[in-house]
Amino acid sequence: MGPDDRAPGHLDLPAHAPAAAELARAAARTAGDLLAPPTPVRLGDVVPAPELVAPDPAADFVLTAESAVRVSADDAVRAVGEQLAALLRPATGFPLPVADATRPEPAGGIALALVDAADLGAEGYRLDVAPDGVRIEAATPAGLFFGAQTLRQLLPAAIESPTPVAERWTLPGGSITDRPRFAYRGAMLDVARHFFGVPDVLRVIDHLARYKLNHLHLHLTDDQGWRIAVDSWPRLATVGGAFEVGDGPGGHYTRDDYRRIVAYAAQRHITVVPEIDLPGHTHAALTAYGELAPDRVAPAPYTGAEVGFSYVDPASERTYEFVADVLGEIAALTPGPWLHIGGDEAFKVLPDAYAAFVERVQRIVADTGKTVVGWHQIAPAGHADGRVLQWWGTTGEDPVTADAVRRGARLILSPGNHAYLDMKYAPDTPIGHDWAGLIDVRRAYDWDPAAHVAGVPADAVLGVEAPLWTESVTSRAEVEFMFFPRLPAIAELGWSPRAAHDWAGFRDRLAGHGPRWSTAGIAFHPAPEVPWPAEQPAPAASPATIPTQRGPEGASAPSA
Ligand code: TNX
Repeated sequence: MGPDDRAPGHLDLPAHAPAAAELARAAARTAGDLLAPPTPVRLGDVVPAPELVAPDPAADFVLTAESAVRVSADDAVRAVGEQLAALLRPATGFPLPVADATRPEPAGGIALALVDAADLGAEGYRLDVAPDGVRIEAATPAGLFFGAQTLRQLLPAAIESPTPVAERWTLPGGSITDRPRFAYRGAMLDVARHFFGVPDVLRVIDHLARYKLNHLHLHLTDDQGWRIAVDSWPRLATVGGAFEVGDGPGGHYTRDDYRRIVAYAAQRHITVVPEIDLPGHTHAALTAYGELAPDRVAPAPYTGAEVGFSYVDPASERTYEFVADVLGEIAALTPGPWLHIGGDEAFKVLPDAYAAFVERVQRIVADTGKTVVGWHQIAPAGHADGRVLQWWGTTGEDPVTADAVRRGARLILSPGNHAYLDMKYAPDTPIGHDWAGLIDVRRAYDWDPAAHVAGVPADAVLGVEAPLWTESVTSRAEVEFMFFPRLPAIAELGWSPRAAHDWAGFRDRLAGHGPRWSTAGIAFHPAPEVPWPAEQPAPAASPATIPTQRGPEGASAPSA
């Protein structure tokens, strides 16, 4: 059971967070109103849209108190079976035992099997729903996990309830064959501008998993805070982590906190991408170690929201010792292949010094055995084996990035005017930015990652990522308000075949997720362009009511 398996009714919110508590209670009421009557789910009602859907209306399956989950005797498959059963038990109240079988057959329940199916790739799955049972097949445990997420969406919205609901648990009959379009499908959480504790991050991981995203990029350092303990430079976290935007207390992850985040993500087939932003966005590091500053003087902490003023001295050898120590420790703590070095908005470092700095840091990353990722500002630097640029431009014309791609770089697409989840939805959105424009759900959805940057061919596109910068985002509810419903839009761009791209169809499928989010206690923006079900009362998270205070950490500490 993970953090998002708990509903607000179960939260123990202290009195000093009235706005959050109010929001949670309103969401719970909304959920109650939504449970009857259930809207029938169709086999194609899945976000992101599956590659192939073949409904068979005569083949519905009903999950009952007698159903079991059958898995092949393999630890990784059993783990997916246990996760699926844990998702389905609270609302159904069914025991759903997980049983080993050499050749798992549905036999009135759900069977999970690894099969030799090259066509499904590393993350694809096949899901068959028939009257005598449900079967999910995949070539990998990740594929089974994504199949389980689809199964969850095919049950009535009440499946999101944390407590038993009297419901007929019908799954629509037919079969789905599905696999992702892009290998990299991510979201970024900026934990530097405002710090988010481990329970909040685990809950974000659950949100990613629902929509088959497979990378969580953590923006761990910035001017306002350094958020990860580094043994060789301890003051980075203890001094550099003690502030955030505004007057909040900041905070940082211990090495064990970070390991816990990484492990929780891995159980959900999500890779953590840690970012140490260099050479700019380093004011917090300078407050901890003045020796890194160009004038060798440690500045006072910065709690504003400007960018581009800070940098570590690229002419000092001490800087490279610092970079090697930090990246070495982060690499050792991180099982995934990526190390993100930032590189954005170092306005005060001259171009030649900047390129030389990036090239040297790219070599340091290579020495750790990881593959370097950087914001697309690192494009002018020389190529490094496998390097990936994260593109956040707003025009689709970027000859410098296109040239880096010709020299071998691959691209993660995060166009500021489509994928930036810190942009406001509309002029009256109470939090967020608008420098890249307003991003309503349609704008988040209507673009093609494979054909977005001129001169960058589709095969150079590794995937998509939706970043959430948090200068004005201060609480879990606010994170969710900015995520939903745009995160599913970006997830669909990353997963679904281009042939499935269809705003009208997406909007209709997405609408069915409102009741799911309400039932699960997830705050969201009731975007006017989405036809939310008629029985949906004005959701709790209308712009006027989202809490502006930070909720208490651990308010819904996960049991995992
Ligand atoms: C630009 S996008 C930044 C961030 C800000 C963001 C606000 C990028 C790589 N850098 O430092 O938080 O704008 O939207």
